[in-house]
Formats: sequence, structure tokens, C-alpha cells
Amino acid sequence: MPKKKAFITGIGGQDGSYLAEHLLDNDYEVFGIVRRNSISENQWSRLDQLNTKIEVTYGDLLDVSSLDRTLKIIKPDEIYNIGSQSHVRISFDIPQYTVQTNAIGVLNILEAYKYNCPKAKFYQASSSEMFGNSIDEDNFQRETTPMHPTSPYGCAKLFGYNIVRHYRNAHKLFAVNGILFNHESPRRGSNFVTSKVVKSAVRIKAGLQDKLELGNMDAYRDWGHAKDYVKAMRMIINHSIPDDFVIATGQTNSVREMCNYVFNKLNLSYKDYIIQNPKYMRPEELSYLCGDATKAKNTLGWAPIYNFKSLMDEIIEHWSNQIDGI
Ligand code: NAP
Ligand code: G4F
Repeated sequence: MPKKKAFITGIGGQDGSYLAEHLLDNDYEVFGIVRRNSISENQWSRLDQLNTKIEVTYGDLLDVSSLDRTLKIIKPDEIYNIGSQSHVRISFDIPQYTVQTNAIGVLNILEAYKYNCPKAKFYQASSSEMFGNSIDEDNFQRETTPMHPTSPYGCAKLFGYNIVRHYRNAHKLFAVNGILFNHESPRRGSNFVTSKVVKSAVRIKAGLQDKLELGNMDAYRDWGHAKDYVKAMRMIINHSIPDDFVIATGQTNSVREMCNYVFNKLNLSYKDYIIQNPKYMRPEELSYLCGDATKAKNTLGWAPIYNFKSLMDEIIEHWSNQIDGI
């Protein structure tokens, strides 16, 4: 049996790198693109251990010719469109760039897919940010919850989600969405809140930093581990029929509760160190996310291994061991 070929955009990011490892463990050949202009944290650093096992070339969701050429040559069995401008607050600063990448970029790769390898399966990294402040009466968001995004990022992701569904229906393509709630890990970019809080707390404990500046501490997020979530991506794309699934833990915590947990673990009190800086507030905030992944559990058999505490413990342990590097 020839190995399955997977093509990953955003392979240098948190999810892309874990997904590449997960697919290699499952005997895939793995291909991907990174952008020429990435900062080193994003471009190669997460792929160090994989360099000889995967094939990575330069490419960009905004460079249609690079997508066209790559898909024509590789002819993948599975395409994972993970690449995006993934920072919600930054999307308020660069809305046009965000929409280009996260909305038009999806259309670009769908077109390249339709013309070069229409028999392949296609996974789109959709997001719980698409729900905005919409919530069901039982305080969960699920596949049927109306979507009213509250950021340029969320609006762009909603276009991506809808255009994938449209291509599935109109062109009979096996194109699916994973609607993933927040997921974190030691590989999370430094400007997302879990990574920022843990790194700062570890530095404060070591006497390298005095204060931590944050934005809104009263937002709630359903935080899972990226390793659990990339497994869900492969399950979703390999389901017998193309469909869309929410992936979440069903547990939610506020940013304040997360800070309290992290600082307590290091025998510190967050109240002594955290100050609010309006710079990190958002013009419109998504206040509460808590996902119901019952459909994925019942249909795919997916369930997370990590919970909030084991996730945060792993991140704290990781950065405590790296203190010299931060
Ligand atoms: P990440 O670490 O920021 O990775 C995103 C990757 O996309 C980066 O390597 C980035 O590279 C690349 N990228 C950006 N613009 C691109 C472009 N124009 N063409 C090709 N690649 C580009 O984000 P992540 O946490 O792994 O998230 C993966 C995907 O899931 C994203 O689409 C994100 O929006 C979505 N998502 C994430 C979460 C979450 O909680 N992590 C939840 C729901 C959905 P550069 O360094 O070049 O920018
Ligand atoms: O860690 P965050 O930046 O993640 P956010 O905005 O929820 O977005 C992440 O999850 C989405 C899925 O729901 C993904 F689609 C998206 O790509 C990304 O991975 O912020 C989490 C919460 C927010 O409420 C934010 O206002 O933390 C709050 N927060 C408070 N102070 C902060 C800060 N966030 C950041 N990044 N930095 C702060 O200083």
C-alpha cells in the first residue's frame, strides 16, 4: 500500500507541527509550506525534530501560483488548511491582511484543490471565534449555534467556513470544517494569553520580571491541548461522509482563574503582579466560550486526554525547564 500524502499549510505553527508529527506516526508522507517572511519562532523552530522526515517548501495562501504548483506536483490525499493570521486582537490592527489570508486564502486553496486534486479530502481550520457572543440556552456553543463573530478574524473565518461548505455542496468535494475551541501547548505563540501568563509567571518567580500587563481578565475560554485537537482533525477528515464538527473540552475558565492557577502553582499570588493595560483590550470582546463536542464524541469517538489542569501543568513545566531561554 502506498503511503497517504498529506499537505499542510501553516505547518510551522503550533497545530501544523503537532499535526505533522501525528500524521508521521500514522505512516503518512507529510508535505507543507512556510512563508518566506515568517519570524523564526513560527517558521522552522517547531519543525526542528522533523526536518528530515517532512518535505517543506516556501509558499503562501496569498500566492495562488505557489498553491497551484505545489498541489499539482504533490497530488495529496489530504489537505489541511491550517495557515492563518491567527491572533484575534491583532486582526483589529490589520483587518485587511487578516481577511485576505483567512478568507480569500481559503478560496485560493479551494480553487487550487478543485483544479489539481479534486479527489483529495480537504480540512479547514475553523474557529469558535465565529460564534462571537452567541450562546445556546444551556450555556454551550455547538454546530447549530448561530454565528455572529465579534472580530475581523472571526468574520474572515466565517467566510472560510461557509465557502468550504459551499464548495462541498456545489462541487461535490470532500471538504470539511473543524470548529475548534481554544487549544494551547508549550508550542503556543508567546502573545496568546496562556503562553504569555505562564512565561511571565516563570520569569517573575526567577526574579527576571516584576509585572505582567494583561487586557480583559474576565473573559472565559474553553482551553484544550493542541495534541488532542490535531487527532480530531485527522478523524474529521477521515470520517465516511464530509461534515463539520465542534471540538472542545466542555470546561470553561476565565483568564483570571487561569492566572490564579498558574501563579498558585509557582507559590505566587497573581494579584501582586498583574496590572491591566488597555493596549491589550479588544474593541469588541468575545466574553464566553464553552463548547459541546457531543457530535464528535458520538460520531468519531473523539475525546480529549488533557483537561485544564493537566494542560496548564504541562505548559508550566515546559517553561520552568526553559527559564534560561526566556
Ligand atoms: P499559529 O501557531 O499562529 O499557526 C498559523 C500558521 O499559519 C503560522 O505558521 C503562520 O506562519 C501561517 N500563516 C500565516 N499566514 C499565512 C499565509 N498567508 N500563508 C501560509 N501560511 C500562513 O496558529 P495555530 O494555533 O497553530 O492555529 C492553526 C489554525 O487553527 C489557524 O488557522 C487558526 O486560525 C486556527 N484555530 C486555532 C485555534 C487555537 O486555539 N489554536 C482555535 C481555532 C482555530 P507565519 O509565521 O508566516 O505567520
Ligand atoms: O489567547 P487569546 O489571544 O485567544 P483568543 O482571542 O480566544 O483566540 C484564540 O482562540 C480562537 C478560538 O476561540 C482561535 F480561533 C484563535 O486563532 C486563537 O487561537 O485570548 C484569550 C482571552 C481573550 O478574551 C483576551 O481578551 O484572553 C484575553 N486576554 C487578556 N489579556 C488576552 C490578554 N489575550 C492576549 N492574547 N493577550 C493579553 O494580554
